[in-house]
Amino acid sequence: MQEQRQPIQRLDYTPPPFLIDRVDLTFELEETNTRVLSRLVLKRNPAHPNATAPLVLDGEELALESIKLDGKQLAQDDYELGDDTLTIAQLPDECILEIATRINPLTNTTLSGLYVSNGNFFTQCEAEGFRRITWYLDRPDVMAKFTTTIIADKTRYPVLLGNGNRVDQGVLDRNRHWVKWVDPFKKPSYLFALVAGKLVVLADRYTTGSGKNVNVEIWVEPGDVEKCHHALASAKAAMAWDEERFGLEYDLDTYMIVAVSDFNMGAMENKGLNIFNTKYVLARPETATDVDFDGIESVVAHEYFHNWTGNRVTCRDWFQLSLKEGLTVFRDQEFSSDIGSRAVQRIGNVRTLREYQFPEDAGPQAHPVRPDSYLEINNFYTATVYEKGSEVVRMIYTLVGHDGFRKGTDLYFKRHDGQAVTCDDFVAAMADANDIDLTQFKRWYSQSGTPRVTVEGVYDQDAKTFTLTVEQHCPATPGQSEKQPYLIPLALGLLDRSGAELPLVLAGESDTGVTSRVLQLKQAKERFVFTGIHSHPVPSLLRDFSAPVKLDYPYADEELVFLIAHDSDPFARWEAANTYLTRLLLQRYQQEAGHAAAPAQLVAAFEKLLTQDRIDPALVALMLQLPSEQFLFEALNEVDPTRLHQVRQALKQSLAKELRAPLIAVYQKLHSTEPYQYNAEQAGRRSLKNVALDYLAELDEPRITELLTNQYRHADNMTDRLAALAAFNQREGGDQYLADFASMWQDDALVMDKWFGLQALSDRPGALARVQQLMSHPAFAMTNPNKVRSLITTFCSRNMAHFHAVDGYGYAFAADRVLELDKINPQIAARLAACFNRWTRVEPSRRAMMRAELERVARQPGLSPDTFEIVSKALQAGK
Ligand code: B3K
Ligand code: ZN
Repeated sequence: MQEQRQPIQRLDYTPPPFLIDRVDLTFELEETNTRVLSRLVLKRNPAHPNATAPLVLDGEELALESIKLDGKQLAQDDYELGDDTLTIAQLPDECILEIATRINPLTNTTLSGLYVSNGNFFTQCEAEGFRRITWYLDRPDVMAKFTTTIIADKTRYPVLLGNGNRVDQGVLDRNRHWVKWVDPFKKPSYLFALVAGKLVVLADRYTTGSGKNVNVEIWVEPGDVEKCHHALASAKAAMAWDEERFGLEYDLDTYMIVAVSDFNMGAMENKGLNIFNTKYVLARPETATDVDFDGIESVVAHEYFHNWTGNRVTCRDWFQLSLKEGLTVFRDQEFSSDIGSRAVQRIGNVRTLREYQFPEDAGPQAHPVRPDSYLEINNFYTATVYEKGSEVVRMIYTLVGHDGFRKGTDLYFKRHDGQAVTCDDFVAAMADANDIDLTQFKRWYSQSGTPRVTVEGVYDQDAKTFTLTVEQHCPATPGQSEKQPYLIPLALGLLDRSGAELPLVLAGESDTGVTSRVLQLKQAKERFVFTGIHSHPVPSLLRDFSAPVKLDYPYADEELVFLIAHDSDPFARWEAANTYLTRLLLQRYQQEAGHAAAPAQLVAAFEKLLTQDRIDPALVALMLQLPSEQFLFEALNEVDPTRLHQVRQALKQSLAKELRAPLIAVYQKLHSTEPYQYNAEQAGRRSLKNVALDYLAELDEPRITELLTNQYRHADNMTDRLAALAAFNQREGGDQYLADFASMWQDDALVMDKWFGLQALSDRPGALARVQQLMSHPAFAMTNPNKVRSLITTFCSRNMAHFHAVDGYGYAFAADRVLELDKINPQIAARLAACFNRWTRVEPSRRAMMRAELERVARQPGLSPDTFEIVSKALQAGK
C-alpha cells in the first residue's frame, strides 16, 4: 500500500485564523479556460489562539494567475504555493485579497467544483468542491456574504444563475452578457452555486404566511418542462408544510431548482439555487413510477428544508454533518408522513435503515452518527449520518413529544440563526426547551454499532402480572470495543388472546387507560412489571420502531401469526410478518431445506391478508414481500449467497403456487382502467397489484404470460409497465420485451436507467456477461453516475447470486470497474468499492477471492483517498 494523507480528527478542531466578511466573485466562463476573480474581505479571527497565524487557503487543480493584497500585486516570494494550499504569512489584521485563477471545467470529470454537462455549466461544492473553483478558506465555519457576477457567451449560455437575488445585468463585447447575483445571507462556501447554459423554466408563485411573494422556478433542458409539474407542486407543498409544522418561512425572492443529468448524488441545497439530479425532478406518468414520484416529493422537500436546517444554521465542521442531514431527513420523513400514509412511510424508512445502515454499522466502515475521524469526508455521507441520524432525532421527538420538539427547534433557531454549530448545540436546545437531561442519550451520537435488545416475558397467573426483563448490548465496532448503555425509548403494547389491547399499568402506578406506551431503557438490564393482566398476553414490542435497535423476543410462530392479524400498530404488524418470514428463511437456509413447501400457517395468514378489505392495500403489499437477501445476509455467518438466493426464491415460488387463486383474484380486483394519477391511494393499490403479479410471474403458465403481456402492452403508466417488464426480465423469452422497451425509450435517459437496472438484477444465466455487454450500449457512459449506479452498482451490490458467483468473476469485474472509475470520478468509485465491505462474512472460498480483489485495488498506484479509505478499512476487517 502507498503513502496516503493523514486522517482528520474531530478533536483537532480549531477555529479559523481569519474570517471572511464578503466575497465578490466574477466568472468569465469558457469551457476549457474559465477565469475566476475572487475579492475577499478578510479579518483576523479573535477566537483563534495565535494572533500572527498565517492565512492558509485551500485550492485544488487551480492555476494561479495573480494575487493582490490591498490593491498591490504580490510577488512570488510573498506567498507559498503548496500541493493544495496557498499560504500568505504576513497579513494585516484587516485586508482585501484579490485572486485571479484559471480552471478547466470541461475536463473535470469528478463532478465536484465547476464542470460541464451537456454543454451547460454546473457546480457542486459540498463538501470541499469550492476549493476546485478558487482559493478559499473552504470550511463550513467560515460564513461570508457572497456576490457572483457571471460573464458568458450570450448564445451558448443565455441563462446565468447564482445564489440569492438577481440584481443587475448587461451586455458586453464579443457577444457576451453578464448577470450579477447578491446573496444577502452569510453562508459557507459549500453552499455556493452557479449555473449557465441553455435552460428553460417552469415558474409559479408562492405567498408565504407573512405575505412575501416568492418565485418558485424549475430550470431544465428544453423539452423537459412538461416533466416538472410534480417537482413544482412538491416544492410548494414543502414550503407550506415548513411554515405550518415548524414556523419556518422562505427568505429570498426566488427559490430555484435546476436539473442536471450528470450529478454525484440526489440533489444539493445551495442557497436559493438547489441543483438536482434529473432523477429527482423529471416525471410524467408514462416515464416515472410511483416510487419515482415519491422520491421527487421527498428529495425536493429535503433540499428545501435544508434552507433552515443546514443553510441558516449550518455545521461548524464536517464531523457535525448529521446536525443538518439527520435532522433534515427526519423533517422530510415527517413531511411525507403528513401528506401521505404515515405507516407506509415508516415501514419504508425502517426497511432502508436495515438494508443499508445496519450492515454499515456491523461492517468495516462502522462509525458513530458523529464520526471521530475521516480521510475523505465524501465517504461520510452515509446511511449512518443520514438515516440513523434521523432515527436519533426521532427518538428525541418520541421522548419530548410533538409540542416539546417544536419548543426545541424554536429555541435552536432563536439561538443559532446565522451560526455554524455542533450536534451538542442541537441537543442542548432540545434539553433546555424541555427541561430534561439528555446526557446519556448523547451516546447515540458517539457510539457506533446497532444495539441488541433482548426481551423476555414471564406471566404470573396468581399475581396477574406480566414481567418483561430487558437487556441491551451493543457489539464491538472498529475502534470501539466497549460500549455504555444507551437511553432507548421502547414503545410497546400488550394484547390479550382476543386481540384486545390491555391497559398498561406498571407496579406502583394507577390505571390511566393507556394501551400503548414508551418505556425508557437506561441500564444494561432492567425489569418492568405490568399489573392487572388477567391472561397470558402477547407483547407488541418496539412499536413504530421506536429505536434503531435489533430486538429479540422468543415469539412462538403462532404468536407472530396472531400479531399479523391483530396488532393495531401498523409497523409492529408488518414487523410480525417480517420476523416470521425471516425466521423461516433462515431456518431453511441452515437446514438446507430450501425446497420444502410453504408452511400451511403462513399460506393461511397470507390468504387472509389477500382476501380481507380492512387493511390498507399498501400495507398488505409490504407484508407480503419477502425480506431482502441483503437483510437476511446480516443474520448469518459464512454465508453462501447463492444458496441464500435459492432458498428465498423457492419460498416465493411455493407461495405463488399455494396462493395462485387469491393472488389472481386480488390482481383482477385491483387492475383498474381509471387513468393514472400519482396519489397515495392509487399508488397503494398498484403496489399490491404488482406484488401479486410478481408472485404470479413465478408460475410458468400461459395464463400468467398473458396477464404480463397485457399489462406490459396496455399500461398507461411506467409503474405498471415496468412491473410487467421486471417479470419478463427474469423469464425465458423476456428479451423481446426488453428490446421493445429500449426501442421505445432510447432517447429518455432516466427511463433507460431503469432498463439498465432491471438487467443488472437478472437471475438468468449470463447476467454478468450481459452487464458487460451493456457497458457498450450507446445509452451507457462511465462518466455519468446515474448510468454507473443503474448498471454496475446495482449488479455489484444487489444481484447477490451473480455478483457472488463461485467462479469469482463478479468480484474481478467489480474491482476492475472501481479502478476504472477511480480515475474518472473518485466519489463514485468509492461508493462502488463498498460492495466488498461484507467480505469477511461470506464462506471461505469466496472470502479469499474477495480479499484478493480488494488487495489488488489497494495496491494500485495513485489511488484516490476516497477509494483508498474504503478498501483499506475493508481489508483491516480481516486482520
Ligand atoms: N447535502 C447534499 C449532499 C452532498 C454530498 C457531498 N458528497 C445533499 C443532501 O443531503 O441534501
Ligand atoms: Zn441533506
